[in-house]
Amino acid sequence: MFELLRKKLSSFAETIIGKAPESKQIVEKRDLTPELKTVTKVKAVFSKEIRLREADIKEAICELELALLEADVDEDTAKKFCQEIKQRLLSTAIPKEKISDFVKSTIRDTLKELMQTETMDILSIAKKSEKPFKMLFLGPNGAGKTTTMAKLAHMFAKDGLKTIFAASDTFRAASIEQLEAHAKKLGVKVVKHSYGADPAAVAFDAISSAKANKIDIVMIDTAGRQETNRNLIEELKKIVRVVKPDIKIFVGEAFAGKALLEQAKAFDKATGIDAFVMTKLDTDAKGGTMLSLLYELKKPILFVGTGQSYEDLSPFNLEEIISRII
Ligand SMILES: Nc1nc2c(ncn2[C@@H]2O[C@H](COP(=O)(O)OP(=O)(O)OP(=O)(O)O)[C@@H](O)[C@H]2O)c(=O)[nH]1
Ligand SMILES: [Mg+2]
Repeated sequence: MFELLRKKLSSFAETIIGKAPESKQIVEKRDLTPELKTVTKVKAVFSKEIRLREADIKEAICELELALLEADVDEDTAKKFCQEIKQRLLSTAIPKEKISDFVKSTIRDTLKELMQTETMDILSIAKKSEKPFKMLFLGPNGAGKTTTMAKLAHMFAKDGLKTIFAASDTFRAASIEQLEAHAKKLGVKVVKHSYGADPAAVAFDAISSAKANKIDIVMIDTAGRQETNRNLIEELKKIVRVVKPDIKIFVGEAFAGKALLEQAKAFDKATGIDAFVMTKLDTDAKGGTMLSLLYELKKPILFVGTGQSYEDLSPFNLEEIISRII
């Protein structure tokens, strides 16, 4: 995970460092009297600071942009990121001895600032919320919605919060049995209707059941769908209208690449997304998808899925991800 991006960003830093030899160093211009200028020229050789010039970094910036695209960062994000890096590298006098640290920390800070979103501590939000706290899981087919729900129910249970599942995927064969199998292992109740039933009605019943049984959280499983399927998107809108979820979580695969960004944008436009869970980070995801999502949609990634067992869910930590990259 992130290996490609890490390698490319590190090689970018090395290229820049290699392009800033002693002979190319220019001392920051200061307001000096003419008689001091000769002294300054001599001093420049011994100066502790240099300024990079556009020509020093032009090639490396182009390579960086390509590297980001290769790592699944979308074009706009990659452009914006490179522009920002370039500006920062050109506008600052760099301590001569610390070019390497400077380039790396510039990349790190730029990534952090561009990808920053509001933080959302879902556990404390759920605890403070009026009960039941209603969570809707949506996203493309096979992304890991149902598994993520099970992982979260397991996590909430450790904090004493009870969950009920709404089997609102009434579309895919065996989806209800899959949810019931998780529920049995976790000791969670499931509200279900038959296949083909109205998903909104299932969710509505689950909420009523949670109220009647003092259950803290309702997790609504929905059928996987593509953003291009109008009927299924309309169905999702209906669930949102009927249920008024407290949070709508888009579940996507971290390796899904640029297509995922378009999907997330379309789901967001149709229903409004509050947060993401990115799954399958244990596979060879390149990482760029997550950076694009954060930059473009400015919504938090709550958790990342790192495997198939209930424990394989970790809080998303931007700093940690960035420190893995550079
Ligand atoms: N390796 C890995 N596999 C995962 C992860 N999350 C889910 N899976 C697997 O991905 C497959 C699909 O997961 P589901 O939870 O059924 O996905 P879904 O989005 O509910 O699928 P549909 O309901 O068919 O749209 C299952 O085999 C899961 O075990 C993860 O973080 N890592
Ligand atoms: Mg499912």
